[in-house]
Amino acid sequence: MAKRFYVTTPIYYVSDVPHLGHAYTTIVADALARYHRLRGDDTRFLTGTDDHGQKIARLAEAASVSPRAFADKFADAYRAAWRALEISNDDFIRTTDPDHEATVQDLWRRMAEKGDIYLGDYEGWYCVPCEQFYTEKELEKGHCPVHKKPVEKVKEQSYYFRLSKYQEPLLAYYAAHPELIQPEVRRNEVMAFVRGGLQDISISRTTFQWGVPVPEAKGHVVYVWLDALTNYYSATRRPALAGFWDDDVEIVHLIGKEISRFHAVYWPAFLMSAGLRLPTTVFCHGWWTVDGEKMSKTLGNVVDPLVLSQDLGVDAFRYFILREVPLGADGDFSHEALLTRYNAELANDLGNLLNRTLGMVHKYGIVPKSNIDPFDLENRVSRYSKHMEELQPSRALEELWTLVRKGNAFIDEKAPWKPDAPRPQILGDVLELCRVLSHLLEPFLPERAVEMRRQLGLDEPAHFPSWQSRTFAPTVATPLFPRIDDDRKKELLAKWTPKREAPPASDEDQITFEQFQKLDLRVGQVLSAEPVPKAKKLLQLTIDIGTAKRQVVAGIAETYRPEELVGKKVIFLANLKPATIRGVRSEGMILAAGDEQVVALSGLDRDAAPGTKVR
Ligand code: ME8
Repeated sequence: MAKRFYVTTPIYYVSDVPHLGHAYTTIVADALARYHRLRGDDTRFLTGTDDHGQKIARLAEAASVSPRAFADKFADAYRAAWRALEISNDDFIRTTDPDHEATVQDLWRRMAEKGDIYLGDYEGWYCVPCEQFYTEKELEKGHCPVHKKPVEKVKEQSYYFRLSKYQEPLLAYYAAHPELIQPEVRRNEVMAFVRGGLQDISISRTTFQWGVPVPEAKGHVVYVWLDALTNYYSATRRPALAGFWDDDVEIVHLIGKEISRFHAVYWPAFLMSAGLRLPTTVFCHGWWTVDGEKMSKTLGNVVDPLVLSQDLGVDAFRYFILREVPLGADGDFSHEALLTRYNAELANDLGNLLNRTLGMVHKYGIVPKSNIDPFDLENRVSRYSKHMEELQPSRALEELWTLVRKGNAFIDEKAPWKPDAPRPQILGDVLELCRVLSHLLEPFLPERAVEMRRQLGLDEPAHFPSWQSRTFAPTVATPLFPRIDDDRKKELLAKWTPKREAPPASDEDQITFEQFQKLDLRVGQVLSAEPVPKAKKLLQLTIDIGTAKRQVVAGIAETYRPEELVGKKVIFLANLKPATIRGVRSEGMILAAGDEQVVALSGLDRDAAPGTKVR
């Protein structure tokens, strides 16, 4: 029975370009939406950006641009990334869209009319990266428990939402709707949190202005999470999603596990207060690490989904992240594993099945017939569907790969190349399998599934397959996923995982303070400078080091002219063993920045007499 299905991703902060984690949620949501369209369900898929809040306001300020210009830039980056990754969202919402802002104010008014909002004074802690208030008890040694960074003291007038009033209604709702929070571990976590007691929460800020103005309350902007969560509802008041907050719609919010409290406690409470229905399911997926480490700019291991999809194909990237971990579990991303799966499962299993089948049909020039089902297709397909309905795309893919492998084994076993083999039957059966796969793979491999159907000579768009065999005219096969050989593999790995910065010095590389103190560093003043004959890089300098005058040779002639140097104060190493360079004696060294070529001489930011010790 066709139904109405509405799936959402979190709306992402416009603080940077999207990475693996953002692409993951969006690709999973896309696969679910495509699956439901395939079934003939009336489907809507929403994603977008979270433009407001203190975090974005500060980043914009640091970049010396307006918050709007800052938000526009990254919202565009998200839009472009989703286009490149074949994301089929029906709308893209931004919290700065005027109609969204109006809905936020509407919701605020409804909650206020219910008597759920009151004015008070807030004093507590705030983590800007989380955009979240913390109580003293929740902090870990004064640090945010998520970011492990110091939190900020907030003391301002603020509107409060009576969350405490919803403790019992929420618990009753969770009990009656076990499907609301998934998977089970998150449901237990959230329920324990609510049972532990809910405090009223602050829902407005006055110390910055980058947000939706609170209705009839000058100087207050709506707390960024109330603003952001409302997006799921406000989008359904637009033409593209009109009516998708109705009671009959299956609404699935797909999110990362770190924001479960906002989606499974605050959002349902806001909706109850406003007299609106709740989502059907909040599904909290796990987190990706990269080679066992947290993804971070500092570590330089942030995975760019666009680079991988350019090099390997969008569908190969989509396949890997959908297949590698069951939805809900944490996953570890490794570039090696990506290439291994590519060769084994895409190039070998699936690519070969299609290639061999079409090759033989072409070679034997026969008209295939199919009337039996040696693959237990019907059963497998209903399991595939069940997994998709249960939000388990990795399991649905496993089911399909069982079929792919059965197809290859069937060809090996039936050996249609033998003269007495019943070729039309054998080839008809595997051809039919390829046809069905070209439909069922569409949610995961939208681009290659179209190519499969093209090679099979099917002019039908993807839809849920019927079992009647159809006549179709296969064309000559070209590899769906060309194999990656070892050379190319090395090349790709070198490109994707560039050498990290040198690790911090090991014990052997470190020196002690006593060793450092052996350096006789002093302020020196240049008294004279002249070229060294026949050495275009060198200058000969006389330096006043307070207690004496020293002659040194310095490789700075390509950066400085002699006359620029006279009078300059520099840092001088006075106890370097003397040496003779190009026939000139050199007794010490002036410190300078630059590796091969000197870029700048060391200097002092205030005046100090020649000979002053430097330490
Ligand atoms: O939280 N592994 O936005 P955000 C898996 N604006 N998923 C990851 C991930 C990782 N390492 N890193 C990020 C916000 N994600 C708010 C949401 S919704 C009303 C407001 C994904 O830009 C995951 O879906 O920080 C996570 O929940 C989301 O990106 C956080 O994106």
